[in-house]
Amino acid sequence: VQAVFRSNLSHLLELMGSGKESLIFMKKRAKRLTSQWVTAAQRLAQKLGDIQRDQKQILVHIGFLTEESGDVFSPRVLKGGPLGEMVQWADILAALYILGHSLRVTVSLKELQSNLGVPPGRGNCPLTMPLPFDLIYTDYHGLQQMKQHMGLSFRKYRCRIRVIDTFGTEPAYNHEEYATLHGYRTNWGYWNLNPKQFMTMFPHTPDNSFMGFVSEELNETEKQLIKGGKASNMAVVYGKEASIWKLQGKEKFLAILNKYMEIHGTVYYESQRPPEVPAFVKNHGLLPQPEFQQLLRKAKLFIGFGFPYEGPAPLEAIANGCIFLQSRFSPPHSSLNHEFFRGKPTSREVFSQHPYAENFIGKPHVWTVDYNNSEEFEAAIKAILKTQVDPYLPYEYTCEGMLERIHAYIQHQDFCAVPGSTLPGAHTSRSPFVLAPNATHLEWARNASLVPGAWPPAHSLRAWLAAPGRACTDACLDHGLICEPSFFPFLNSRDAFLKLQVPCDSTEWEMHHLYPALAQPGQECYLQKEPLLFSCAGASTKYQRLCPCRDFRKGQVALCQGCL
Ligand code: U2F
Repeated sequence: VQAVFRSNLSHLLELMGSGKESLIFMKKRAKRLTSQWVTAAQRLAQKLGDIQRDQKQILVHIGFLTEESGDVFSPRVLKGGPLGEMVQWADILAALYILGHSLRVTVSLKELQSNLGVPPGRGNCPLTMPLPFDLIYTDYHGLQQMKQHMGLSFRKYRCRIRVIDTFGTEPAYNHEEYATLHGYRTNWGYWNLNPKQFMTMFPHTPDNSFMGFVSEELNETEKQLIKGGKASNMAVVYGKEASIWKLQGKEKFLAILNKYMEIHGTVYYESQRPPEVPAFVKNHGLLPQPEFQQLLRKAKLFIGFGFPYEGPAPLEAIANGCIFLQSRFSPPHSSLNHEFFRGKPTSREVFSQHPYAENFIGKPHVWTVDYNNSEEFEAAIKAILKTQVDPYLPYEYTCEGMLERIHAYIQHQDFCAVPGSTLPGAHTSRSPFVLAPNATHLEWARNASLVPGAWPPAHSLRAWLAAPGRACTDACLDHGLICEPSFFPFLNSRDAFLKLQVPCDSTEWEMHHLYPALAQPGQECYLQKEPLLFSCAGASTKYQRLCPCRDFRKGQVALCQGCL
């Protein structure tokens, strides 16, 4: 059956069920964004022309909303709790549905079991049942539930699972044996999935797939209206929980901000104003999403105090013509030094409250400064007051961008294929490179046809030898490219080092998430023994990593130029 773009979401809203505040929030959001989704689908349909798209049978099991996992989020929807995850699930559901796939949605263990065909009450079903779904989107909680209740089918079908994983899972934490041996064991990792099966909220590491969410898009008329209607001295503070107002050291920068601007907040409170919020702040209480958007439309500045990390709100603010001001973290926050990230399966260092805003958007929309430095902070406020910006939304966070990306994943990502059938295995990659004049850069050119059907297409490979201590994620970005882990097998040979004019004194195959790499001194070349450990993330001053990079579409970092 062919997938046909849909043009209304009413059936999806029924599929989503009801009752929980979280579901109500998600349904309102999907309903409100319907016309944006529909317009986006029309544009994408035009762009794709008449390509064939199979309709997939898809199960969406939102594990964190099940009672069985405690469902701590739903009761907090109206009380300032996290909404980022709900924003994302609402958008994933809308996108899959608009793309024309056949959906089932479950938010309880019972519904999950009945959809999987597991007889209720049969805890661990020992049989391998045929799975009626081509794809299952879930999260870590759901993954655990499926493992417990699918019996042997879990092993067989786990390649069809996609795990929505906000902050991402790096390969070193995903590989059970390696994680256990080398201290990368966490509450969440060690599933031995293909790291691309984990789908993140922002493009953290290309080892995972970037799923994202959407922000509302403005047309030209709306943009002009908003620009004209801004209150030039109005600032809105990022964060719905009163706890952010307890942050140490905020008095100083708040006093400066208060000198220049009228400060607004959207902090949840019960009957009296939250005691943590100073009296000079105009607190609106937690607002429904559309009213929050209206507030952003009037504001000049959206300001972060350092928490929450990496949520949707800054993108919404920037899309509504605000400038986003945030604090730089020095030293950076990570699972090694900050409670919030502790136990998360990543060692990514977070250099500001919203690294995506800093690195992918930047000035004039995003200002990242040291809040402990009063002069720097005050100078930023003064400069911002004089800066005019247009509303801006990166393409990858528009409905069309998200549809395009999910379409490409569904069309091309296949983790059930026998390993090595589409990509050359570690030992078989025969000389597919042409040496570029610059000795540290390797370009794939001639033999792209060696791997027909590979995705991303192999001809987009550009290889670099990174400086010591540099991760492949950064090494590729240094060259305006993005690391592409599926190309690692092409670089995992002595031959590849030779082509980079790196003669190896010795070669060794080992399990190590930084390999292939060159160790100094001694010109030792280390090759990767375990394909699951190929990792864009990670660095050590001991090694110069061999990095596979590729180009990407403007505003759509998940897709290479030839990836659609
Ligand atoms: C992030 O979760 P949050 O829910 O704290 O993320 P935010 O960026 O604050 O915003 C989520 C949504 O809340 C909406 C707003 C955003 O789409 O439109 N909202 C609202 O409806 N009413 C208001 O008054 C204010 C905002 C992140 F997404 C999670 O992954 C993290 O777990 C969490 C903690 O770091 O931060």
